[in-house]
Amino acid sequence: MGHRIITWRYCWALLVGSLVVLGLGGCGGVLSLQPKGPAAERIAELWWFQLLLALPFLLAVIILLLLAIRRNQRNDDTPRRSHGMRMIIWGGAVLPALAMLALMSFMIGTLVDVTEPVNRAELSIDVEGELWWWKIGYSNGEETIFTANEIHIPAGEPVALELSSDNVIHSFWVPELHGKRDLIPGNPSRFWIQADQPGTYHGQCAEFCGAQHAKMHFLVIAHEREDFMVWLEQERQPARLLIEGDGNFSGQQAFFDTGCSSCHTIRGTNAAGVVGPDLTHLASRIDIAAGTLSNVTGNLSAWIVDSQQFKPGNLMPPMPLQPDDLLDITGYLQSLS
Ligand code: HEC
Ligand SMILES: [Cu+2]
Repeated sequence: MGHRIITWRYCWALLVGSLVVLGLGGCGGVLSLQPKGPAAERIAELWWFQLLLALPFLLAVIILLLLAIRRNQRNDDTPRRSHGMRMIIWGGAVLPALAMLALMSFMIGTLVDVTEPVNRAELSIDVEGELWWWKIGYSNGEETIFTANEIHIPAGEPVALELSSDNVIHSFWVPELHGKRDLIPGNPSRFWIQADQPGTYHGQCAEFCGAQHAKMHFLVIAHEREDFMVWLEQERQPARLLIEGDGNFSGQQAFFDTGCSSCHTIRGTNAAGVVGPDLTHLASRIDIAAGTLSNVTGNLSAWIVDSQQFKPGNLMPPMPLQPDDLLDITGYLQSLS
């Protein structure tokens, strides 16, 4: 008797536990799994198909298990030969083979559907995995302009992505838009995303890539096409090289003098470093350091003097600046919209 109660409790715990996990995984949250684009929709369909296919098997196994337990408790352990063989052939071979076949066909169909978009992508964006941030490049054939950790796209159309890495393997993942795709050093690959509606979609590096892998976040920001063109045009503008007498001139000077320009580019000025993110339009970004901090004055200053306290091991060294220089540089960077 005691045995049976424990068994039921165990089964209930398993069932409720699975439902809670499903519920948590399925709804809301920052990294939502709700599909918001065609590829993600097909992947979600595959997921539901797998679940619905697996459920009857799970139930059948639970029922057989309970029957076996009951029989065991009755001490009725004489094997009944007549059922054994049929059970093994159908339950152990035929049915699972059919289920696997159905699963494989659905899976191959999904793979075919999500590999290439239905319409040809007009826009192509470079996405490079860095330690530990994303370098995003827009080329118009003549020059490529760079931003970091924000991928702006037009909504309602497929966008091609050229993924690459020159360090370790990263994985590009925006769950609401598509599955994961690895960025493998020496092996650039083509990928695509599409957001059906304008909005902001969260992405995350999904392959462990070192100390700050968890802080390698990014945003996909989908605009109406006209708004996207306005953004791109604005993004193409270089910064203005300030001269003596301009506001923020001292900030620009301090930026050069304290060595920031050896790692950071500000187009339009002499700053042309490529170790860290391009800062030409820093002020227009929502976050800094790959989603680690929101882009507000206090965070920006704190990051500049000691980025290591927020993202230990990241490739920007602490920059012990004079208070005046820090104020000036922060002000200057905030003018780069
Ligand atoms: C040795 C190279 C190096 C130097 C010098 C350096 N940085 Fe950086 N910086 C980086 C790297 C690398 C990152 C990206 C860190 C990350 O997100 O993991 C970064 C990130 C930043 C960011 C955040 C940008 C974004 O879009 O996320 C700002 C702002 C910044 N640096 C400002 C400065 C300023 C100001 C100085 C000079 C006082 C400076 N940096 C000096 C390498 C450097
Ligand atoms: Cu990574």
